Amino acid sequence: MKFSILTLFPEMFSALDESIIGRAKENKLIDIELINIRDFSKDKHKKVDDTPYGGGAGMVLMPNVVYDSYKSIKDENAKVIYLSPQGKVLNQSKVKELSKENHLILLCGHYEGIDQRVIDEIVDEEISIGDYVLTGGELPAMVLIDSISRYVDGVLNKESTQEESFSQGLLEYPQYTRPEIFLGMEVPEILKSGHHENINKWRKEKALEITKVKRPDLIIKKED
Ligand code: 4GM
Repeated sequence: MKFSILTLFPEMFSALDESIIGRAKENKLIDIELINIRDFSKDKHKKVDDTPYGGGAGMVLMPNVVYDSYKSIKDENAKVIYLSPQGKVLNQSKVKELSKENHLILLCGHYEGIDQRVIDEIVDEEISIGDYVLTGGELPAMVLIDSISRYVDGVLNKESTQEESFSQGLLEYPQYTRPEIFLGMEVPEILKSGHHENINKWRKEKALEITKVKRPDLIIKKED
């Protein structure tokens, strides 16, 4: 899976050098290409924005620099995603669907906004990571990369992938590790029994119970 990021702040994406995504990059399971929109400014001062037509506060990213940064990517088949609060709200089934693509181009806008004409010209899909406003599209782009990369073969270990299908659509069952007693609270007896069938049954019941209490909206009908 390849991700090409169009951004004014490529340094922010160093967060993806850590942990599981960092290892996926090292192992060439995913490729993250950072393209600095500012490099496509024709201006000697590297200017990328200008005042809005019609007046108002703030600045607007100029269409030509965004377009030229997009045109530097030579792949007709890549899907272009614009991260914005106006997009369709991301969920796990959308993440799964996007993980089937070969190449995604992620356009990161700013509080100032991007000239609508270049959005209309290049964007295939507008996605929001939730109903709140951020200062830029960079964090949403990283959320997309992280959630999608988990579905790329080899990124997670086999056990984690199996665990996920075990409790699909439900919240996680509770986990415990040593010590056996912490602040007077004991580890549930069944988890120490070594009886894997009973442990699985208990975990499924707990996952269902927790989902019913915390996120009843996630339950369509899953009693079995
Ligand atoms: C307005 C238009 C995405 C603001 C485009 C981006 C929240 C989300 C921005 C933009 C953002 C979100 C930047 N804030 N909920 N701010 O996914 O890129």
